[in-house]
Amino acid sequence: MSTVLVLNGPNLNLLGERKPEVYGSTSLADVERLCAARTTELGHELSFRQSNHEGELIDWIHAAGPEVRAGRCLGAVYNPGAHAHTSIALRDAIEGVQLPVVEVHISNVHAREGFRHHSYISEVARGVVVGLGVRGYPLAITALVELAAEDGRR
Ligand code: CA2
Repeated sequence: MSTVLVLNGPNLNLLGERKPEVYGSTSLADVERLCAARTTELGHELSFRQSNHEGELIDWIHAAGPEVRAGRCLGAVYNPGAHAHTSIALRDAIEGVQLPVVEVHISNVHAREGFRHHSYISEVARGVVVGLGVRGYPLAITALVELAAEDGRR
């Protein structure tokens, strides 16, 4: 059994409280339950986190890299929120520790404002799930676990 890390960036703590027309009415606690159910089905354990602080997210990514190499973590499902569009530092952190990441966005960022069309995180992600609502999280967990198995990391 290994850990699946699910990271959430700024403002995702507001999920379900405002903007239901964009992000739906599911809360982040509900998303955690969805993720826990899928991770358990796949025989692994979940570490689910959210932060509004770039440095805290960088520290979590740095700590996860060695955990992946030690075989204790499979990588991260990561919704970077608006950091996707702004943060070279988070992009470099993922590249720096070679963390396997599947990026998730709840909304279809490509159907929204132009500034949401580019993600620095996508450049270093193994894959991206966009615009499928919160069901993107369990889909991304499944993909992360299958990619790890294909890489020979179980
Ligand atoms: O669609 C996504 O998952 C996003 O990552 C959500 C971010 C946004 O900046 C990205 O472009 C796309 C926003 C996080 C949630 O922000 C909320 C703000 C108000 C109410 C509820 C959520």
